[in-house]
Amino acid sequence: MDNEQCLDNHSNTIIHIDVDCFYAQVEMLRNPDLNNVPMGVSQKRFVVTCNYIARSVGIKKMMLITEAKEKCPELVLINGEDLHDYRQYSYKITELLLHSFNLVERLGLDENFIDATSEVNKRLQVCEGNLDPVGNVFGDTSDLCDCGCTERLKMGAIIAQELRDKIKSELKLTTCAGIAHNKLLAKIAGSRHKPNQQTIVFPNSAVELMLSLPSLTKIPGLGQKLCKDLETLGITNLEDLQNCDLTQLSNLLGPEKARVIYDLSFGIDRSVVKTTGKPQSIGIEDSKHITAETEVTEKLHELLSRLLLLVAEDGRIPRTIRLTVRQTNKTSRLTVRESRQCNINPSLFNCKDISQLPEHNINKIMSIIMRLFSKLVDTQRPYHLSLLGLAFTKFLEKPNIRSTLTKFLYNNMEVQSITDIENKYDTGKNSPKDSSPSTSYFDNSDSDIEQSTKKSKMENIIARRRIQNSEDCESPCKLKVADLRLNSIEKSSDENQNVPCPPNADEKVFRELPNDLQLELWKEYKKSRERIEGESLIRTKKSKTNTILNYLVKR
Ligand code: DGT
Ligand code: MG
Repeated sequence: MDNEQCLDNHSNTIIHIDVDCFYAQVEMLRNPDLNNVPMGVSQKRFVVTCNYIARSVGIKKMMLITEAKEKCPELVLINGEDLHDYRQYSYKITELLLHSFNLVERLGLDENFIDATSEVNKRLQVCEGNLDPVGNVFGDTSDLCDCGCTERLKMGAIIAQELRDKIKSELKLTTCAGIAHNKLLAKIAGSRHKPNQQTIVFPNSAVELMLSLPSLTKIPGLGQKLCKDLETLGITNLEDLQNCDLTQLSNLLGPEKARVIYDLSFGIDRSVVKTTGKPQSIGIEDSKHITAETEVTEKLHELLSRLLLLVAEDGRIPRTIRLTVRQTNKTSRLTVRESRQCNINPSLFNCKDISQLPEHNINKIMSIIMRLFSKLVDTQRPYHLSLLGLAFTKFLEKPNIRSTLTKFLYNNMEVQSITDIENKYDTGKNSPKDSSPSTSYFDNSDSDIEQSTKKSKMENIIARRRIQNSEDCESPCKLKVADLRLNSIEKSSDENQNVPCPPNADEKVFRELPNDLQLELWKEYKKSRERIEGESLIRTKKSKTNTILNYLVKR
C-alpha cells in the first residue's frame, strides 16, 4: 500500500460540487410552500429524488412511488418528467463556476469538478501562516503528508466554500463539496456529509475513504456490468480488488483498464478535469411499451417536439439524427437496444426559432425518422418495443462574428469538407431491413437526407447560401448578408438590378446567387479586368489567384 501511495501525485487540488436533492430544490424554488413538507419528484413509477425532510422519514432516491407513499402518506409528489428547468439550472451552475475557473467538468446535471490547482498555488504564494480547514475533514489528521498537499487542500476548501456561497447567493441552491488531490476522492469525500456541507480528504486517508464504500459499485466508474465481470475472478468487495492478482485482472480487462481499476481501489486516480464543451449530442428517450405503428409515430412526434425545444435552447444546428429503439424478441425473450442515424439537411432548421419549425419541416424530419425506424424494426411482423429515443448530433455552430464575403465563402468550404468526411447515409451498424414504408410520413424525397455525392465547390456555396440565407431568420448568414450590404458600394436600390455574369463564371450557378453576392462577384471581376488591362500579365495572374472568382470558374 505504501508503494501504491508513493506512485500517487498530490500536486493537484480538485473540488467536486454536487447540488443537494437537485430536482427537489428546483421544485421548492418554484413553489416555496414545498419547503417545509416532505416532497419528492416523480418520473414514471419512481421517486427520483426527494427533499431532506422526506429523506429523514426514510424516503430514498429511486424508490417506487407505492413504497414511498406507504412510508410517508403525506409525501407531496411533483412530476419531474420535463427536465427543462433542471437543465437550465444545471447550465447556470456550470456557467457560474466557469466565471472563476477555466477547468470545469460537468458530470450529469448537478455535479461539477473544478481543477483549482493554479488558483490554490497562486493564493498560497501570498498567504501567511497555517490555514484552518473549512468544513469537515475525513479521517485521521495525525499523520499528514508533508509534500505541501495539506495546505493546498485547506486552501482548496476555502475556495470550495466561496464557490458554494456564490451558488447559494446567485442561484439559491445549496450544495455539497469534496476537496481532494484527485477527482475520485473529491467526489466520494463530498458525499460524506450532506446536505449543504463540504469535506476535505487528505491523501493519508485515501484508502480509508475507499474502504468505507459499502460496495464495489459505489466506486465511481465501476458499473454493474464491470462488477459482474470482476465476480468471475472472485472479486466481490474492495479488499478483494486491492489484493487481487493484477495479471489475472489484466487478462480479464486488458492491462490499461486493469491498472486503472486496481489503482482506484487505493484511491489513486490520474484522470484530469476536462472542460466540458457543449454536448456532442442532444437526445431524449421514453421507455414505454409500444406494439403498434400509430403509437410509434405519435410517440416519436412527441419526442421530436420536445427535442426541438432543447435544440432551440442550445442554439446550434444539428446535422445528424439518431433513432434508438429497444425491442424484445417474444420468443427468445432477448432485449436488444439498437440505434441508426443519418445525416439531415440543415436547411430543415432554417427558421428563426427551431422550436417553432413549420409543420412541413416537422413532417419531413418525421419521415426521415420513420425511415430509420423501418430499418431498425421489421414492421411487417409483430414487434414489442420498450424504449424509443431520438437524438441530434454533429452540430454546426452558428458563428456570431461579422464576416467578410471571402470569409463567408471560406467557411462554407470548410463545412463542406467536414460534410464529405461524415456524410455516410445510415451509419447504423446493422444492414437495412426491407420493410416497406407504411405511414403517411413517407412522402419525402431524399433531398432532406444529405447525400454523399461530392458537389462542386460552387454548388456547395449555393447550397449553404440557400440554407442560411433566409430573410426572416436570425441566422449567422443574416449577419453575413448584412455585412455584404454594408460593404457594397452600390446603393440598396441597385440590389434588384440584373447583375451581369462574369464571363469566366458558370451563368446558371451565378444566377442562383442572391443579388448582393452577384454584385460583389461582378465587382471582383471588374476589378480584376482593370488590373489585367493596366498591369503586366504576370502581376495580373498573381492577383487572379487570390480572387473569390476562382470559386466560380467553370469546370
Ligand atoms: P443528493 O445529491 O443526494 O442530495 O440528491 P440529488 O437529488 O441531487 O441526487 P443526485 O445528485 O444523485 O442526482 C441529481 C438529480 O438527478 C436528482 O435530483 C434526480 C436525478 N436522478 C438521480 N438519480 C436518478 C436515476 O437513477 N434516474 C433518474 N431518472 N433520475 C435520477
Ligand atoms: Mg445531487
